Amino acid sequence: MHSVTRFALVCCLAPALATSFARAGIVSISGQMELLSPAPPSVYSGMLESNEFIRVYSERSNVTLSSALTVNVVHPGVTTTYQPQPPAGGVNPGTLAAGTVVNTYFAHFDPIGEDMPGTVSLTGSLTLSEDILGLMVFKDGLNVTDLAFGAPGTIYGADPLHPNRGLEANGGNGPPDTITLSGDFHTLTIDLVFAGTGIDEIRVFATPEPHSLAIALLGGLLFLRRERCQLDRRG
Ligand SMILES: [Ca+2]
Ligand SMILES: [Ca+2]
Repeated sequence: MHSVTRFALVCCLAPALATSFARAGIVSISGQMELLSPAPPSVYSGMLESNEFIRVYSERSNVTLSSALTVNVVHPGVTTTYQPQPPAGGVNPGTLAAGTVVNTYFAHFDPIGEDMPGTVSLTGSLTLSEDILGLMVFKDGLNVTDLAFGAPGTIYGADPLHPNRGLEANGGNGPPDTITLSGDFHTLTIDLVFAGTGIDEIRVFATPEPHSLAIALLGGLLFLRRERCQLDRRG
């Protein structure tokens, strides 16, 4: 292949591969979900409200756990959550070992207004190309993982006046939130019920695909060749 043609092909492929890699994790969404890309500037309570959509987005890629991390849900099937602490069998926690490399995703549901009467219920599914390793669904776990696993530049947290964050059963005001993790660990279906104050949120930990790492490396090599191509042209 003529060198100019080859360089032109490289110049075209590099950004295409980079785009493909960036979108590799989330395969599809369905139901009352909205995919945000890039991540929003803030999911602090009151900053990204909707009565129509659970917002989902990619947070970070290829983060290595510096220590073991206990997450609230690791097993497939239906999990029902309760507040303040789930009864035995209410959730299925597990621990991700130190050294595990993860990609993270976030689901955020903040109905319009505060101290709302009645309930708002939304349901939707998120399918990843990667295996889901675990879910963080309660307030304390979300709070301690925002810094390391939240999207860079996104503001997280709940208003101190309305500190509820994460999933709950809403006491006697309605049915509990439910989470269904598919048997192949690729699809998360959430049925969120909201009453009162606060925000419903879930952090998803998934294992990066080996081939996505290879594509990232290839994209990097192509980028370097494109830079060299441009330098040669200038020279
Ligand atoms: Ca709200
Ligand atoms: Ca809820």
